[in-house]
Amino acid sequence: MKSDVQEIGIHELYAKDPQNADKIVWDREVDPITRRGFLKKSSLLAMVAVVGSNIPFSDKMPSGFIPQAMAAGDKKFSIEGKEGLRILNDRPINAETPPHLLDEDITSGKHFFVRNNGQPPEKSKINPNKWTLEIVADKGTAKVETLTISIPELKKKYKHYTYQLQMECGGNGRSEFNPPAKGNQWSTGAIACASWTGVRLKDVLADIGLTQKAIYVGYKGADTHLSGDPKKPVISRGVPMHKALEPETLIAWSMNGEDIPYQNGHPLRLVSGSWPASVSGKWLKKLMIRDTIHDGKKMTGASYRVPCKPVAPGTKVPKKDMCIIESMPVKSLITFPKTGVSQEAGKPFEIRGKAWAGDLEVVRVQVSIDFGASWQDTNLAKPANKHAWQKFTTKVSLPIDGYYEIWARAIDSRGKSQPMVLPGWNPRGYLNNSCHRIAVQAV
Ligand SMILES: Nc1nc2c(c(=O)[nH]1)N[C@H]1C(S)=C(S)[C@@H](COP(=O)(O)O)O[C@H]1N2
Ligand SMILES: [Mo]
Repeated sequence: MKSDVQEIGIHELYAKDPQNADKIVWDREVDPITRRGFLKKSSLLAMVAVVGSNIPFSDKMPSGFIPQAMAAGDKKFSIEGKEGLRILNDRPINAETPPHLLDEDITSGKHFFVRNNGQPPEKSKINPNKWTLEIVADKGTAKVETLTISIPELKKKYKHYTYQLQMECGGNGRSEFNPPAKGNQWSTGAIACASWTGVRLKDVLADIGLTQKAIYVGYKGADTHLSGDPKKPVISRGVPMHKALEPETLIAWSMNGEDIPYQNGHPLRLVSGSWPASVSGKWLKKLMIRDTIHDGKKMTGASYRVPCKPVAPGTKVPKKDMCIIESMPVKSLITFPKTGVSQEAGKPFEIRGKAWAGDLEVVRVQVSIDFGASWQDTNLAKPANKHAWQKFTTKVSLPIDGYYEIWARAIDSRGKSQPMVLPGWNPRGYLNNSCHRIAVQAV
């Protein structure tokens, strides 16, 4: 059974074995001194995240010193503006949402997972009224080859749309792969569905007059490489033109009727629901109209690619046989009850959850209380709009006292079902859509 820890105490965090050793600062050597609570100087950013504000005199701080706010035993490591997330890394910040916190109809800002590849732009320097978006087109892909537009201009010039759009990291579920895959060891919580408001990317693109040569749109954000080197790219992914031109693909400034949370891309974000969330560029500064498949950072090599044909676990796959992930597969999550609860035997209780199927729709969600021997249908709601997740509810009753697992499986409009066990192994551990299960004790 997975542990149900929501927040990791700072001391446990030190002792944790690094999954991403090359990126974690303090996990490299866990010596008795670090256990007693000393940090390396380079973790200043982590300290700032913990104490929730700037540290004005940080330059005066002795190397390896821990602020009182962190040293206090009961203070948990947390991210400003977030609540109850399980933190995987502090630098860059990566944190996932426990399933029971995804029980809300739409994910609130404080529960929205965080996946940063670099260092977000400095918060105090973000001014939404002055923020500009630059559009640069490869030669011959558009009539207007460069355009710069501010957020106030975007808001004034184009019609506003609001959609519920689900976003799942391509590596969600990676922790279960065997042989293990390098990267953030997400369990089930790199998924969210919020209500986004902005303008349609297609309306903006219409103004620059695309030609037949325009086949891809890439993005660039204002975040910087962890090394501090401004020339080093962080991430620059994109989508093919047919996805860019979908009505639901937004350049958004608002989430759930408020400013987008800082860690999730304030003040401007590209939102392309249902595809790996890595195509939804945060702190959006630039869009590139490409005459070729976008070749920015993390578009090439093995990033966000899976073998074009299934391979045996552990296989070394040549680059040319790796294909870019597009729509994410069908998946579901049980969001109520919380794993580990007790229920009275013989008494029906409610099960709730969410299901999604990438560019398709979920047509059926079933649950099992007997390890998949039998399944019962649930009530499945229609999505609020394309790319929104769908709510399911049902009641189950556990016949006699004992240990049970509740499993859920969703089926998409093409008849594809979630697998019970880990699906196609791939070198980077993407697209794990195996069934979610929770433990329930009947008493
Ligand atoms: N500018 C920028 N955009 C980005 C990223 C990033 O590091 N920088 N991470 C991407 C990845 S890999 C994911 S999974 C999602 C995570 O979005 P969230 O942090 O709002 O949950 O943002 C994507 N967009
Ligand atoms: Mo991601």
